[in-house]
Amino acid sequence: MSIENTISTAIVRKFSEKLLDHLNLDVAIVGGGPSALVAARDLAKAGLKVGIFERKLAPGGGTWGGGMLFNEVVVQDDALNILDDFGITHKALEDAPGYHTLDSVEMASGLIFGAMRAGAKIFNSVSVEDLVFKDGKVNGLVINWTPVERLGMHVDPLTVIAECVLDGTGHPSEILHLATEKAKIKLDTPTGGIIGEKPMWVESGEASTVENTREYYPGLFACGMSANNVMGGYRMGPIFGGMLMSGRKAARLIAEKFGK
Ligand code: 48H
Repeated sequence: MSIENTISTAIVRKFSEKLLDHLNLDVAIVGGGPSALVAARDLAKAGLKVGIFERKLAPGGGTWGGGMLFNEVVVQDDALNILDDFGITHKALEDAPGYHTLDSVEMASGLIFGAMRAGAKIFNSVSVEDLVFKDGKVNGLVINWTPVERLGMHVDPLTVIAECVLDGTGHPSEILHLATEKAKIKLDTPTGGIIGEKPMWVESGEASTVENTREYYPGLFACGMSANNVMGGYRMGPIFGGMLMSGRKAARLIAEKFGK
């Protein structure tokens, strides 16, 4: 076989093996932002089979761009242990005790590497376009290539079966929207629907992101900005402790469901 053929064969075979091995998951995570990457690492470390499906070519969500493309972000004391678990460096802010800065590129790459090293697999350039919803239960995800979605090509999707689904899609809460609009699920919120994000209030938004990280329907969880949006929390700008702690909480709640 020529080297050209060997390379192509190896890639097609290895990717197929990886996808086949992840068509049946314990936890299917939608979106590869910071909260989801922390959840994925913790869940994989707990021994669960975890796949992340990320629409973009590069996972990391809103981490890369820091604040207004200045590639630094802020975290508070409470989240430092999570950064330390990933080996991501941080520096105390001398004029603001309790707050720290870190390089957003190191954060994004460190979170991705940490989640993968723990055993979670990331399927990038894959968009989740629907849920598998059988007998009143969320059973998994309906996936397609992002270019297919973007070009509006009429191509039928494939499915991934999962015990639990985690919506880590950020501000739009895409999976919870699908749940309410297509599956007609009533979420565990005051209205049964999505309340919608409020404007900026850092302290409140950081606290509510973690508080609102939970199961919204049997087998359907939300973390990060998605959890904040569904319960009508305030946004917080480029401070990321709440996202990291939300991921850790989501993983704990999901792991408990599996008796881990
Ligand atoms: C596949 C999808 C789909 C889909 C979306 O927004 P994220 O970075 O996620 P979080 O919630 O962990 O972090 C939020 C943070 O980045 C942020 O925006 C903050 C702190 N904002 C504060 C403020 O005031 O603005 O990442 C979500 C990821 C993205 O990479 C999307 O591409 C992906 O989810 N995604 N992937 N299928 N249907 N929908």
